[in-house]
Amino acid sequence: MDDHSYNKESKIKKLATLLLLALMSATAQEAPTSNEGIPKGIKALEASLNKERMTQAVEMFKKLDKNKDGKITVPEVPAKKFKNKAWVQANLNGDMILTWEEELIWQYNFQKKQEMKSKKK
Ligand SMILES: [Ca+2]
Ligand SMILES: [Ca+2]
Repeated sequence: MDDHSYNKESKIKKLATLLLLALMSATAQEAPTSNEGIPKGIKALEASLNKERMTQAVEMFKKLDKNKDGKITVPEVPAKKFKNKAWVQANLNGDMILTWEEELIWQYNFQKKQEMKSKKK
């Protein structure tokens, strides 16, 4: 007579497993750094950066993106630059290309860290 409640329980278990799997695949799709709350898309990112960070990003691309295609690639900077800690962090997909979007995300994270620091003080 406990069949019914047993079924119910296994259904709940199944649901819980599915939910867990869904959560896990959702996290797996995220970039390795904690990208929580990062604005989606270049426009939103640009809008969320303060002047200082935006200027830095623009200056960097002005200097390094020699063919102005919105990407910094190896002929434009030495390959070893991509081993630089900050570059490894910025280059989210681990290829040898630093895109404008990746730069903006890095600046965004940097800005957030600064904000958190200044709040602690
Ligand atoms: Ca380029
Ligand atoms: Ca990249």
